[in-house]
Amino acid sequence: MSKLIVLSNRVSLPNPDKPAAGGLAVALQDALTETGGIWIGWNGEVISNNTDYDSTKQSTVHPAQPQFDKIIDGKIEYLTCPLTQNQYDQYYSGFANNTLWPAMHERQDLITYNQDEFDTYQQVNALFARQLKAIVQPDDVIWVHDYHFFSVARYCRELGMDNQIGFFLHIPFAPLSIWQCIPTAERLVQDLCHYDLVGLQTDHDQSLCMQACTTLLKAQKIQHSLVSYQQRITTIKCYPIGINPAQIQQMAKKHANDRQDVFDLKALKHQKTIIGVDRIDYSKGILERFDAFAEFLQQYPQYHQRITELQIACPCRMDVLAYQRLFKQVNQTVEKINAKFAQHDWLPIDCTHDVVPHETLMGLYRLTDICWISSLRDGMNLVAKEYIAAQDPDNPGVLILSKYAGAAEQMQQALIVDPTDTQDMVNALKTAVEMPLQERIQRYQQLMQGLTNFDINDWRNQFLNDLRQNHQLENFKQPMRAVNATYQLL
Ligand code: ADQ
Repeated sequence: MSKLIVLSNRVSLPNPDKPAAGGLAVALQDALTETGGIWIGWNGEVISNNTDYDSTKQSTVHPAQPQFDKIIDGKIEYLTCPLTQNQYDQYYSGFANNTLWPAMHERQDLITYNQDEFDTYQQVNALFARQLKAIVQPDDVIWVHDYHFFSVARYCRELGMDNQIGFFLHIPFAPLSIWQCIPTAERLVQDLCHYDLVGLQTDHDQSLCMQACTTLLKAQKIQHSLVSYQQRITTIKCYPIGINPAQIQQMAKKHANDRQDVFDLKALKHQKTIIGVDRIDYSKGILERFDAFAEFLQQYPQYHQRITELQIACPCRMDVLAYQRLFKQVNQTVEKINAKFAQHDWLPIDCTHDVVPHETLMGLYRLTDICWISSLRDGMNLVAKEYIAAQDPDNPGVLILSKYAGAAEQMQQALIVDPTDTQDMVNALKTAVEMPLQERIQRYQQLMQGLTNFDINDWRNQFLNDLRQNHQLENFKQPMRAVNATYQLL
């Protein structure tokens, strides 16, 4: 039977003591548990460049492969390898996080480009393609995840693999104006066209991806979601990632009464509570949210001592300068706001940097009155979906959601805000704090319905069905390839 092979930068190895913090990890663990298969990726370790399997020191044609460790857990086999220091610096911190991440999140000011980093990114993509080649059977389906691996399918094809290979981009897709700032943009978009299926989070991202193919490559748009480039047809389609709402609802109910170590909610029981849960990343708009909260406190002193913002802000990518700076700014801003407004034993913002176990987080969502998401650009934002699923149906909280989060395309019954407009966020917070129960219930029910209509299983099934059915496109592709060949000759 055809296996599913998943490739993602980080693999969430089975370890109940260490909760996964990233949306990608949480989503994939859920998806793979149901179908079984192989999950390949980096094990999180960085080793010396002198290790004899340092592929960057070998010929790029036949570099040595690192040793992959194998763990089998139920129906999932995990294959992971370390990165060398050079690979970590240039592929991960460098091209992936200093070029592609800011580019895709439209932070032109933070994009750096370095040819060596691009080359190492390509070498690491080739390394994982070779590992795929080593384990793949002809009818296996390969699902590659995220911006670390734009180019894997190109190398798979060069190795003669004809498997169906799908790619899902968890983050937004950049507009053309941003792609044009990356010297190797054309090459990367070409690489994407070696996938059979490219999945994106939103309709907007889908149309930006289609536009990049047709404009940068002059690829031919055949239908709304099909593009033809150099005798290969790629489907480009939107699959908004979901959650498992029933499971989260149960989990939240069960854990809402746990002893709360993260925040002292008992002491806050007469207050309105706002929850913010983010990695400390400039795409999440954390500072914009703090500024708007301070402005709210300025404009509505009647809420002093009656509202508290609870912020879970996980540091990440701390070897990238922009993240070190932001970490400092987040702490300084919290201190500044608390110094300005604190009274007696009331601190307006309670901020922790801890990674909180998933079930504790779901319980916390249920106990808080408002969830505030202010991303400046975000692929989806799973916190928005988890918060709604965790609510008590008889007394639900309110979701304030940035219009720039992918989730806003489907969650229009939230209070949609522009995080760059402080007053808009202040007004939304006021509305949220004062929203009557009936309106909260109405909004919650509609939002919950949306989450149930397209959950994490639908996301996975639709993507994989489309990828598997791509074979059926073959009949259609053959004549198209002939047409393209003629077209190119002309
Ligand atoms: P992320 O940017 O990492 O993911 P997001 O969608 O916000 O994030 O998901 C965060 C996940 O991590 C949620 O499940 C949340 O509960 C969990 N989490 C966050 N902070 C935590 C903490 N301190 N402790 C424990 N858990 C924590 C990328 C894209 C997103 C996209 C996802 C999934 O950037 O836009 O939604 O992938 O596709």
